[in-house]
Amino acid sequence: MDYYLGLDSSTQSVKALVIDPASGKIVASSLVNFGKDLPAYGCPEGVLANPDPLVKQSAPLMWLAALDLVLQRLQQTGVSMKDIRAISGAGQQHGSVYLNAKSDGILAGLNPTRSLADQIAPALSRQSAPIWMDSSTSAECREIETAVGPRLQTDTGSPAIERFTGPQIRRFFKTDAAGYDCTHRIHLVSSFMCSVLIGKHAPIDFGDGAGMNLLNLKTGDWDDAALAATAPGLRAKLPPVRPATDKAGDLSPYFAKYGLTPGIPVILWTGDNPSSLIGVGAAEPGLAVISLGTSDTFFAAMPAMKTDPNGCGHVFGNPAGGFMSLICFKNGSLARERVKDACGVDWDFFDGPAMEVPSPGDEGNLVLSYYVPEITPPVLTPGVRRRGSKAFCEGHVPAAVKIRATLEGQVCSMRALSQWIGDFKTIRVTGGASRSNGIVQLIADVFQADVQRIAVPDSAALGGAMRAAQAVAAIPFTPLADKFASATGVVHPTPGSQDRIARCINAYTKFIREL
Ligand code: XUL
Repeated sequence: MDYYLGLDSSTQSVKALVIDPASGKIVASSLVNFGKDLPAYGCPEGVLANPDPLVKQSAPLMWLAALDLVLQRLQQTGVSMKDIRAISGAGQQHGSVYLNAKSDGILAGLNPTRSLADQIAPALSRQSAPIWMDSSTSAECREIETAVGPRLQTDTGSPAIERFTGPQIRRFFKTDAAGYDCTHRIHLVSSFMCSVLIGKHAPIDFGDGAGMNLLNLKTGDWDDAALAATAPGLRAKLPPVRPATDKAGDLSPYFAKYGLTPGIPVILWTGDNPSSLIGVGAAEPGLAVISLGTSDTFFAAMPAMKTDPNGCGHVFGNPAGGFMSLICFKNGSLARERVKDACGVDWDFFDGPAMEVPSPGDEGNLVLSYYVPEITPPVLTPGVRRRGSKAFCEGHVPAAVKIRATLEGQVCSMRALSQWIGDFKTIRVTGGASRSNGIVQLIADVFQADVQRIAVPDSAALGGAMRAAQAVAAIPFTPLADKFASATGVVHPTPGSQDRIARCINAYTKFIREL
């Protein structure tokens, strides 16, 4: 048996998934939820409490405790761990981990009788890790943008963005120069977790590296002007950058305690979105993907590099080669949960009554729901923005209208702000909210596209397992995707919905522009 293990170190959990390409089956999986399983770290939703609502940081030692526990749980499923031939994985994008000079020796000498968190704690030069939800670095963004100019976007794929790693590193350098000084390596979440597996510092891959405002996508190397604008001596602190298909190293003997074979290849980790691109079978251009998770994302493989004229979207590396586009909406599941709770209904209500009322957007009643600072469009001051009739703006409308309007606001924003990527005839949806028939129908209508659901429990972890199989057994991505990520059903646009939807999108486009 030849199995492949994919891991996903995400905002709220660490997941593991084992595939058997010969049978086309996911043979085992396990999950560790930070809030439920590791409450001692004080990160119930994967974020440390902070009085500043713009600051969002997490605890790297908690991620390590979760790695130990997720592998222990995987072994407890009874899966034959010795049949795992290779490993790869994905991490929440943009988050960064800061390690001191002791890290080389500590990573190389991991002792299986002690936990990862205990052993690696002395290697941290910064206790917390800023993550993708952070939006505290506006000043640093402006400084970097002023120093580098417009080529920051055209060469790195994005303008300076608050959650991106470069502005985060600059803020660390400005607020704790001594901590920055004694930092020997700065990793992304993906390259950090990969480093732990191989017992030495791993490279960063092009996919995740592109989310840093530091990688020149045209040369495939760190950009000297961006490095200089970020912090002194930064090149020496960053790992090298390599294609996601490269082998990072051999599995550290530490992991034999979970029945894994020391020395098996570990393939470079990438970001969760690039990994999902593979995991949902969208590695080739032509198919767009909407992932409805903690954040909602819209992404697609790109035939050629192209940047967002509005400056909201990004270009990352496609782990299959070339590029991918991505836009990220931070209020995704949060806004859906808030309106559901405020209306006192359950999720079934989204599929039934909320879809039966006439479109509020078509009647000029619009709502953009930002409960936390939003990424796309950039909105730093949270708040729910309403436009339309007095009754609508004051909230004196039935629950079904409130919910339908919230969903329309989300999906129409996504359509309006993804226009630069292109039009797609087929879209694949994944993530928790893709189970909702109402939401999927709305996506089909707003995008006037066929929407395919795929039965993949965790596309980022699956993408990791598929990448391990591709790199080691030379199984191409397309047949792997046919086996593991085939569509389970298609939802077509509602006949005759085109004009109504076009009016709705125009109204939202104007509303967003006014923000
Ligand atoms: C993408 C982004 C989020 C995180 C979620 O740019 O910030 O989707 O990757 O883990």
